[in-house]
Amino acid sequence: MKNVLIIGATGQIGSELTMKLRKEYPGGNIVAGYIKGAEPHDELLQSGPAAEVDITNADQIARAVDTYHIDTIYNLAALLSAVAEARPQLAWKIGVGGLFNVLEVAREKGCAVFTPSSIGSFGLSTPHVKTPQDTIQRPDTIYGVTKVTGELLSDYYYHRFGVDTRSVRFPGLISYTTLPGGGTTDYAVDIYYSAVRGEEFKCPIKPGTFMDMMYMPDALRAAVEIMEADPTRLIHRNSFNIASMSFDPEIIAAKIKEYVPEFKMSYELDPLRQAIADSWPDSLDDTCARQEWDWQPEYDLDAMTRHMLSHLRTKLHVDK
Ligand code: AKB
Repeated sequence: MKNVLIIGATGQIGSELTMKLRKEYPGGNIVAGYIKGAEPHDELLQSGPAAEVDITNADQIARAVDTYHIDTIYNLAALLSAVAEARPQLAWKIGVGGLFNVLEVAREKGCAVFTPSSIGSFGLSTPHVKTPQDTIQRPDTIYGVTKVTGELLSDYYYHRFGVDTRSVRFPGLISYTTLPGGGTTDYAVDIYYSAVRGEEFKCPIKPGTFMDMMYMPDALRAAVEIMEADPTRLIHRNSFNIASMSFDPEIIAAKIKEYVPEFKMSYELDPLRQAIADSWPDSLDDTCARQEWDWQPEYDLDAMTRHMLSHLRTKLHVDK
């Protein structure tokens, strides 16, 4: 039995990860941590416990850990890359100050901690194609700076205090459940909504801009599997490259057209998002994750597109 606290449980990853963990660990306390203004609703609220946990408030984290006998914390609180550029101080407060709070509570109370990193932890000086696991990490964004700091801090707590910290570097995540909000890779979610609604999609990212992407079910499985991995096999901890597909706007649009022939896309570039995307890798090499904990993606672009279109048609009540 596991007792898990998910901080940021109502966000894009948290809302789905909480439900997955409740299925994986029946009988445990799988606590949806939320902040004021982002309370859980419906299935998320009804299927298990919830607690107000603001990551910037260490006492609130400690209280939830004590109340629910938490052994594992999934720390999903973060501002995504484009929003973080507009609010760098807040990005640091949540991404680094908040992580410090989580790690301190984990050290005192013996919890394991998962804190995702991102393809955003790399920058212009990183090799862009098949970016290696261990390479230059000099990000050009505040989001990336908080992610690299988070990786270092998490490894520090593991080596110095024995806190069981583990992590993966998420690519852009695509799902039909909860919208991302403020990321550079969000276009790869929005494009499906436009296709299903029969609207022309105005793409903010230039053709030829490749980024790693992943379908949410694979990302959720990665988050569970890394925390379940045999620690004696782990050479790395914070944080593993994971990958499943890499595409540019033209490739995803062409794939959608196979299933929605009338779909149209034009370009209306967002200079901030484009600059961020240009600084990120085109594709990651995830050999270490495959070797150290048997990471294996299931969805490619075709399988994801079929799944996304069918679920979005149901969600948006579009019959086709
Ligand atoms: C973003 O675009 O900010 C995120 C990420 C790749 O970390 N989706």
